Order: sequence, then structure tokens, then C-alpha cells
Amino acid sequence: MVINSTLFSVRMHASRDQRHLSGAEDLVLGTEVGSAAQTMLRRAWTHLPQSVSVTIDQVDAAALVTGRLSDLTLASVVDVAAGRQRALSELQKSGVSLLAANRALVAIAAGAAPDGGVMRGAMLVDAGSGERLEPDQSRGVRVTRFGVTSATKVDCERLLAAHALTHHRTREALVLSAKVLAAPAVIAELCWSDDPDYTAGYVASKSGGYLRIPQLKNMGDSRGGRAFFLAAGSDPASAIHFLEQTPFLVTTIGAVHREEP
Ligand code: PML
Repeated sequence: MVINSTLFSVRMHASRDQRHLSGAEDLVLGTEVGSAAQTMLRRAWTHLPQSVSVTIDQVDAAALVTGRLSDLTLASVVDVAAGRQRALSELQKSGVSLLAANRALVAIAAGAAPDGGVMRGAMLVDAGSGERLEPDQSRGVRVTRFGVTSATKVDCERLLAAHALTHHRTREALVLSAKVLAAPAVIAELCWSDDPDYTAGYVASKSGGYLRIPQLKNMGDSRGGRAFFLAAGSDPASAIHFLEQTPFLVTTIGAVHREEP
């Protein structure tokens, strides 16, 4: 892809009874908008939605930031407790205090929205004090306007498949976390899925890359979410602006490593 061509952000959101069911996001050339939207609609339909919205916006070429995927390390843990312990120690290694890491982990495990539900966006957490910094604790901060070039997507899928990582969630989370880690003041991210059939999650950090942890919750649990940790004392405004508005395109893949059990 020629990066100075016009790009469009394509976003899908599917819901039922005001509850989020499925979402997708890409940054594509004008000629790819139709097929990107169709792929997203196909995905939305598998969730039997009541309402689906697809939003298409031309992005500001002058503001485009490009980046690389983090290296992915496959952690080996025996159960959820070990997975969560591993996440806490990885967050501490990346500069997050134990207090902040633990608060975020407990909040995601309990349902981080004020009503105990799953947030659609992410929590913003002060990496020192553990204080929640997002302006709206139900909505959270939504990372949008990001994607990956088609050639890089193919390379990434091939690399991940060689390590038996074939679920779209892994590639999409890697791409999203590349944008998150490029945001001003963000030092790390903790995430696991709210899909009750998907127990994997990750800690991504500027220093340690993307640590994929296969068990961060039990099967059948539909609580999950994301926390972005900001360097202690930082103002969240510029991180929020970057995450929600700045177009970000991944143009290079990273490597994959496997830890010995
Ligand atoms: C989500 O978007 O539902 C979270 C996905 C976490 C992916 C973890 C992985 O497979 O590496």
C-alpha cells in the first residue's frame, strides 16, 4: 500500500438490547472500503444482532502515524491464578505499581463499569496511584482509527498461524495494542476478552512487548476488558486524543517467541 494514498477508517458495532455484541475496526484504501465493510457485517451477523452500525470516515493524511507490531511472547501458565499472577509481575516489570496493576485486574475481573457490567472502551489507570482517569467510567476510552496494511496483515496471519494462533482476536489485539503503546504517556496495557469462550489475554508494554497469557479467566466467564496504564501523574487528555482520533497504521510485523513450560 502506498501510505500517502487516501485512507478511510471503517468501524462496525453490533448490539442487542443496548448490549455490545461485536466490533471491528480497519484503516483501508478507498477501493477496499466495500470489502472491509462486508467482512465486518458478516462478522456482526454471526452474533444475531438487533442493531449494527458501520461508520466510514476519511482520515486526515497529515496526522497519520505508522508503527510496528510488538514482538509476541507466548507465556505458559498452568491455570487462571498463575495467569493473573504472571500478568501482575509483567506489569510491575514495565513500571506499573503493584497497587495499580492489582486494582485494574480486580476491576476487569468484577466488571469495570459502574453497574458491574463490561465497559465497551478501556479504563485509563495512573500507573502509580491506580486512580481511574477516564472521564466516563461506563463508556471508557475507545481506540479507533487504526489498521494494518494488507501486505502486513498477510505476513502477520502467516507468522501467527505458524504458532497455531489462528483466531482473528489475536491479530486484532496485536494491532490495537501497537496503537495503544504508541500513545503519549501509555506504558502498558492489560486485556482479556469478554467472550465467554475465549480465556486468553495479554500484557503489552513498551519494554516487554506483547506477552500472551492463555488463561486469564475461566471458560464461561463473560467479564473482560482493557486497562491502559499512564505514567504516574500524567494528564490523560493527550493520550485520549491520540487513542480516539489519530489515525494509526501498522506497516511492519514483529517476531514470535515461545516460553518453555
Ligand atoms: C478482545 O478483543 O476480545 C480481546 C482479545 C484478546 C486476545 C488475546 C490473544 O489472543 O492474544
